[in-house]
Amino acid sequence: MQISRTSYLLVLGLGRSGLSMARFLAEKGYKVKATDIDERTLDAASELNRLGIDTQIGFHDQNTFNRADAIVVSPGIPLDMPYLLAAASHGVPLVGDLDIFTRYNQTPVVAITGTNGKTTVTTLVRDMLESAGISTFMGGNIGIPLVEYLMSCEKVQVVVAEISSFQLDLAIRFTPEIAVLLNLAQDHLDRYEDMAGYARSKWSIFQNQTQNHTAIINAGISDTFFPRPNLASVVYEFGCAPDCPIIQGASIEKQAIDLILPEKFRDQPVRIDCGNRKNLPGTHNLENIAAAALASLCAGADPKAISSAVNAFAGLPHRLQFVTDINGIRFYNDSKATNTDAVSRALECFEQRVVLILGGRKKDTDFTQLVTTVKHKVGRIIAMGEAAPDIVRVFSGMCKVTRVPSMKEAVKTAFDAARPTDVVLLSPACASFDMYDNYAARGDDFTARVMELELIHHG
Ligand code: UMA
Repeated sequence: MQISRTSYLLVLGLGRSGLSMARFLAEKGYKVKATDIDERTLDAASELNRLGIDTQIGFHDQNTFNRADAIVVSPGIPLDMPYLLAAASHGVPLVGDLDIFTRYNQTPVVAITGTNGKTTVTTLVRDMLESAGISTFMGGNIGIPLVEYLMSCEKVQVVVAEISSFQLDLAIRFTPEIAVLLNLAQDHLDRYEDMAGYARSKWSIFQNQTQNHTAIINAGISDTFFPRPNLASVVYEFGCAPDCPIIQGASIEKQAIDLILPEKFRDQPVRIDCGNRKNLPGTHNLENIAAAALASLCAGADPKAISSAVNAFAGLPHRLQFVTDINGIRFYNDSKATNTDAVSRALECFEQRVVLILGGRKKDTDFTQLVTTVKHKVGRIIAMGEAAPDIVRVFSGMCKVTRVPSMKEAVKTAFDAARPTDVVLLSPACASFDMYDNYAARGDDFTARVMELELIHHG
């Protein structure tokens, strides 16, 4: 990035990412301006004003965009936003947080992307490394902007970064020492033209790697959406034998993972026993453990530390999180499941009949992808949010579908419809923004409504 320092950098968006970015760039001595369309960012703007940063809040001004040396775009802002397109046509470069981070960072990075499981694997890698005595900073899409690491005085041995496709869209220089692609399933079709565009963005996590770097890839990723690019890095794969025999990487057996790294363990594979994993249910989590184990091993952890981190894993909020049991009906909060693939994976974890709460804001979601799993597992669907009409249309022939106006009604209707031993699962397959600020607020509302019910029924 060539910046003259005579003009200014424009930070677009003052959410978590933009706020940290504006502070960081100012700290580095750049003249910074920041803008956000939403007046709820006025408090953040006041904080920046005190640092000498000019802000434009509640509106965007095309001139401010066009006169910038570069625009640092928050990850969630669509790149076809008219102000950005106009500025880009005037030659203003658009920059993402990953390239700014790359320019200043000196610490090795383990970067994790994929449609589902990113947060689980990022957290697992952090736990595995810490358990091996390797200090870490964990950040990125998980919620702590990566530039926060650059601003902190404490330096660590490894940065563990959850990376979204939105961040990768503007990454030209990002070069993680170890990069992981967990899986690819339909998602974010409101941002990308098609699945090929989304998959291309995900694969670009490896684009700058050389033979000194490591790529860890799910062997089951199909070429249907986008052909696997030729990679310069050392590639390790993970997958379930016998579908995908693994020559170098991690092979998933029934309740164990064999690490096959000939250059490290010459004589025989090292086995990570997953029989005691209490908070990582389902086969999809075996894939997550395999990916995390490979990444951690490559970053210096030993197999013993890896196993103990798996057994000690406490689970994550809003991801298949057990809430409570009311009269034998078990409630689970899986608000983070914002695409159909995540919902299928959640349903596969249950033997019991499921009452499923679906809906929210669609991301061009194709609900028919859930038909087979719903037929096998789901007794009743509760539909909410903007996607409710589509859900009613797709599933009405399969089971009873009830449309509700609120989470309170969703929980009550689900409870009334459930039989003892059923599971009530909030796993929406949609974004939350039609009714909430984010998936966490939606999950918290679900949990609060379930706890209200528990009070009524258990006193
Ligand atoms: N905005 C404008 N003008 C516009 C549109 C938006 O000013 O035309 C403003 C909004 O008013 C808002 C800000 O831009 O104040 C939002 O920016 P953002 O969407 O990038 O949100 P941040 O709070 O900065 O959070 C981002 C990531 N969000 C997205 O990618 C959507 C967070 O990932 C991430 O944790 C955070 O940076 C720190 O790195 C969240 C996410 O939902 C968890 N990610 C997606 C996902 O996981 O599916 C990719």
